[in-house]
Amino acid sequence: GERYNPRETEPKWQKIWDERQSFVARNDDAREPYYVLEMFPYPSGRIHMGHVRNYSMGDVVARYYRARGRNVLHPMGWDAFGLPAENAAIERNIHPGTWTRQNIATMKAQLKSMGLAIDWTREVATCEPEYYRHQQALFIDMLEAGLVTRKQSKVNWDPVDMTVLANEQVIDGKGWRSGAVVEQRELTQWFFKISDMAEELLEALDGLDGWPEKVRTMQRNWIGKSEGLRLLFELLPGKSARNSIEVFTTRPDTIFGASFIALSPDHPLSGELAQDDPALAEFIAECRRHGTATETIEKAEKLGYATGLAVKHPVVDGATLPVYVANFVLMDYGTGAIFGCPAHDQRDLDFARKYDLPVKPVVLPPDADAASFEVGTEAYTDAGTIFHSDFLDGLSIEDAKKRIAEFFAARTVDGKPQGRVEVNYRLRDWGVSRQRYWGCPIPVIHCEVCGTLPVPKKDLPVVLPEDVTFDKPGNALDHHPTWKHVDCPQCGRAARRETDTMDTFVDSSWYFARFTAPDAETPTVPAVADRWLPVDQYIGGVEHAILHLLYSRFFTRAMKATGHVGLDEPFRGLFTQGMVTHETYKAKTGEWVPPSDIVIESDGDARSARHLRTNEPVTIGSVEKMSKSKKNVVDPDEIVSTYGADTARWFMLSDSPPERDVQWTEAGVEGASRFQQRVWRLVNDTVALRQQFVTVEAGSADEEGTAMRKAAHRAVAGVAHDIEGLRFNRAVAQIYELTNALSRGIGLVAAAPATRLAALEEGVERLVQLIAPMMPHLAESCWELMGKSGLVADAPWPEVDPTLLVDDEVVLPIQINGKRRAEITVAKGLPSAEVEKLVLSNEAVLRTLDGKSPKKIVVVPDRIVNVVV
Ligand code: ANZ
Ligand code: ZN
Repeated sequence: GERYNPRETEPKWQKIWDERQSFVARNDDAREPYYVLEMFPYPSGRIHMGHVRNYSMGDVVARYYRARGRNVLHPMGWDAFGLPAENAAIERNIHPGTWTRQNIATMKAQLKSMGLAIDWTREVATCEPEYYRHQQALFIDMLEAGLVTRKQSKVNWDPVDMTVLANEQVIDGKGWRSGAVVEQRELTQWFFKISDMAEELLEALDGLDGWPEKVRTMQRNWIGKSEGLRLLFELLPGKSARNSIEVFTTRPDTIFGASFIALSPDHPLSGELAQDDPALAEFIAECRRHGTATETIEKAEKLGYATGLAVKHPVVDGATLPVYVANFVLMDYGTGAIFGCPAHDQRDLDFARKYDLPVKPVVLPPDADAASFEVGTEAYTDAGTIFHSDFLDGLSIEDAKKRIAEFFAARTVDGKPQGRVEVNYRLRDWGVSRQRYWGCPIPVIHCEVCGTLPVPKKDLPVVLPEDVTFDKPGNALDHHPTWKHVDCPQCGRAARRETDTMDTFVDSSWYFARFTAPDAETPTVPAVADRWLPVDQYIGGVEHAILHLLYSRFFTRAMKATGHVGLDEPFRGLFTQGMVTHETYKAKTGEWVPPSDIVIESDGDARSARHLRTNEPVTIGSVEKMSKSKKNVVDPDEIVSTYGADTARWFMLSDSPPERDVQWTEAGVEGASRFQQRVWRLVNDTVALRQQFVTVEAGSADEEGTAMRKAAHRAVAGVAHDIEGLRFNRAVAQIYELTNALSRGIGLVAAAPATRLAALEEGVERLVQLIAPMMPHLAESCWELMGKSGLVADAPWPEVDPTLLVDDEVVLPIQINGKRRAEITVAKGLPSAEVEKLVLSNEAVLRTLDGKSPKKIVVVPDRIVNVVV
């Protein structure tokens, strides 16, 4: 037969799937639903290899469950709002909408060329009014349900770009684009009240057993529940009229080691004191200039200002503690004030060393000696026994916490209990206001008389104006001459539209629900959404492990509260795939060179590289995540046009466990391409054998025939098991094994066609079905060649005959001097003498023996072999 030509077949099958609407999912289909979803892409311009990997995996799952008779929903859309479109507008003078829609068109064509089993009739783009009008309706419902609030909050303000920046966009205190020093400003912003759901979001994580533990842990840490004590310290008479300072602590057991009190620069008392203390005012201003991102604060040097105030030590009679204002205390956590115990908290220790405050250990490590234990530069934060602490001495940390909480609860300061147990969460409300054009307009109107009102639903969508300019920094919506001027929906007076748009994380917090009824006149059709949701398998990058997934979980609950869905958790199964990496290449000039400009030469094991055009030698650098900055990217389009989509898909699935990084190599792709040809040849040879022996009467399989059948049935069962467990590389390994067995079979048929040809054909047919989820085009071509009717995409997953799975072979581990060195596969019940012979000819064994002869070989039949040297 001829070589397989993916360039011809791939577009052909894609067209046929399209025409037949093979992958269109129907909401009224009675079969059991299965919803598989890959995180939808941002339309940045072109797809990259990370997309190829992500969508190849999802496609295997989609095609597999289709074959298993499930009603599969596998949609695709575009996370289409966001800053890059506005940057393109500024840099290239192109409208953000034009730029975005062009990118979508390009990327859609690229995805189509991959042959994905996607229901394109459900495509959504979040930047289109048909999508965001429903998001506006959801916002209004949530506002009315008390899930949205408007409040003052501190933001990172870029004075050059005139915009609010997310914490991640502040690098070393400067705006990531403008490079301007970022200021802290108080702005009124819209928030989703996610912190009200902190406990619920935390508890429900326990039930998400289809999620990687790693992701659940990241979410737990992000929610950051801590149980502690609010504790009042009595102020000594001084510059303030107050009687007490309230702190929040999770370590009240360390109270005897307290050596100072610290207030946040934003604490009201700090502000009060600064009125009469210009140096303190300057210190506070300096802290504010440094930004409030937790990370910035954690890294920054610990700085303080001694206020001159002091408090009574609550448990040491006659002792006092000085009060500082310190840059590492945040106002929006706990009470914005702390007591510092330097011996057992690193920040407090750094602070104490700087300001020469006492460091008094009160927790003794398990093996330490009470008389000599000291804390140097590292705080002791682990378990131990309380000491130097009067009535707490000898208690564990946990017991001491309880004891001291009771103690403070029974005392009063200022007429209140001195201590109150309190639970705190690190999770803050989700600020969604962005001073940006290219986002979903927040559907509210501000009237001077009536206040802030939602836009009446009949007036939705609030559409973005098309005629905007980006010649001035700041929000183009705000600059628009007419857009924001509207009449108040209540009193009819001149009023003002909200010009903030929503954080794009809102757009991606409910798209999975929209896919279930993408043309509905309401955000969802609850009965339909509930039939499809939760998503059975969600696949994407681990970089979204926290925010996107947490926001989606919140949003699902909020949609439930407002009657749009009936469930709490959007994603039953979650899988986070690894990245795609590539070697890096550096020219003598220090510039990175893209792989497409590289010629590799190998001399034995040594490889060297030179530039394709200049012939200059190039250094081969480390293997790293594909990135534009290092230019170590390969373009999926180029791969598809050179090798075909199936080859790219196969390589992506075959080379490493899907959760790990995969290194893209030319050799790897070529290997995948050769395998494609090999399968094609195998099918051709099988068809030729059938033509040759067309008149031979078939009998039941002989030993060789049975071996082929066993290999096939085992592979069908194994591949199913591995796809269900998302172990694609292991599924691929089993397919290779089956291919080997069948290739061997080709040569055996002529000797006994009556008892072997049918078994070979059965095996090959199954092989084609097994590769169909991964190399769907090749599989269709093989299916056609074998003269099967219909499409392999529509064929049910092959049945497994359980009697063919029974193992009559065993794997024997071989231990040499007690260490496992090798294993051999032998027929069950093979006599010990035969086993010994096999052991002594095993390569790994010979290598370990290294010329020595064994003293003794003990064979435990069907169990293990022990070799003593
Ligand atoms: C005294 C103490 C002694 C503390 C000790 C720790 C160790 P988590 O567990 O993460 O919730 N803290 C409280 N409010 C703060 C704020 N607004 N800004 C910065 N730090 C604050 O952290 C709680 C601990 O962080 C609290 O317990 C408090 O310091 C500090 F050996 O109190 B601790
Ligand atoms: Zn009004």
